[in-house]
Amino acid sequence: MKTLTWSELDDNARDAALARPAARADAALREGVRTIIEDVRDSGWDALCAHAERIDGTPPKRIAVALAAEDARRRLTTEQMRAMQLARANIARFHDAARPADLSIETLPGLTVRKLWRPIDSVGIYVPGGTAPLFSTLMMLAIPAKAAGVPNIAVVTPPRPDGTLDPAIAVAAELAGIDAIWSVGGAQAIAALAFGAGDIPRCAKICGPGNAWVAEAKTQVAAMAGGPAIDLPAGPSELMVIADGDASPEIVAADLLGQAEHDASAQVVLVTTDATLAKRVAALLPELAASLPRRDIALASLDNARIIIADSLAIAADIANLYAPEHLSLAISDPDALLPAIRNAGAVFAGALAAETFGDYLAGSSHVLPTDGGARAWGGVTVHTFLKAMTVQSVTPAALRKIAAPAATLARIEGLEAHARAAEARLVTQNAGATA
Ligand code: HSO
Ligand code: ZN
Repeated sequence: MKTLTWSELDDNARDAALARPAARADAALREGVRTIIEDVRDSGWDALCAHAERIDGTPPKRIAVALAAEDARRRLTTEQMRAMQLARANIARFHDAARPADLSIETLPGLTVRKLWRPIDSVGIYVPGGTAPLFSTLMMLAIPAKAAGVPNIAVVTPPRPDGTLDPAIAVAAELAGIDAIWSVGGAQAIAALAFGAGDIPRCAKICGPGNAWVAEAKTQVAAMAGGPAIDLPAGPSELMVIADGDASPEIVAADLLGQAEHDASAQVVLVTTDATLAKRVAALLPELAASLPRRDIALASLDNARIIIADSLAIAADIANLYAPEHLSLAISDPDALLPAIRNAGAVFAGALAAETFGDYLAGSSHVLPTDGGARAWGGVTVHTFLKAMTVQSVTPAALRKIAAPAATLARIEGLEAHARAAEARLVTQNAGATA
């Protein structure tokens, strides 16, 4: 772990201090993904089965959630069930309230323009498997999609060796109102969602994090003719903590480790105005990591961790805006005073009591957030991710008399005579109607 003093760094050193690991998919992976996608697109179910069997040793299977959840509920404790229900309630409450209202404006008397929100018809959700099956990610995508009113949601997740669903995933799906989950993963699952295969429906948008194959497959299908939209640029998860001298080193270190345990390539950065805190956190991190079940992953991630000493909180905010973290914790005594200066972050945790862990599970906002600097231009998943705005214009005769001539003039500036006539033709029929 490196400790750097921002004021002593030149521009290059500052870039290096905030650099993410280069995450270009290698040529072999890109080619492998391309072959799978083209096969599934061109040959559908048979190709999907062939690739799933080759890679995971089993064909895709549709698992009914009601049945799986009945069994799963018995495996979870009452405390676990209650915690999941609390998460569901908070996520639904936040996203239901965040649904945008339609808009209707008269830009001139009688010229009405409306903005109507419509859900996307079909959405595919990828729930990663692996060492920690993230049932929470299923909730963080499916509940906002339901709040948006998406009528068709197809969920896929990699198969487990015994062919069953992870119990928490089964219960999360039931709580989110999902009827079925397809056990199929990897690039082949993304291809099936993108182009349809057997009973797996073609989806207009595909969301959810995954490994390098999944991320590459999402990028490729989104770039193909007729391919789906995708949610966010996905990379390793990140946390930046801004801490002042009042912050508790134990809490700061605990938050950084919470992020580090995700993945060896997870990024954790501490920016602090207090050199004593910096030293204390640096000493605590390996000490606290030692007792973690996932210490090897956390320690590997800490190898790339950085501590940056900043002269002031205003400079710390500049650093955060440059880095644009997925998660930003403000472990400072007056977070609301700094918040106006923060422009680029996926999710902000304001004050010592706000933990990323709460955001990951149950505060209510989605934990599917832009990584890799994406927060400069993107927000995280919200109900808007699953909606699109459709505009509608309507025109009264009085408004028509005001706008037909200027519209025709504008069209003729661009040399588009047919446009001009389409505007004027309405005046003619309107006048004829008025004199008749
Ligand atoms: N911090 C992760 C989400 C997560 N954490 C799921 C625990 N489970 C990326 O935002
Ligand atoms: Zn997390």
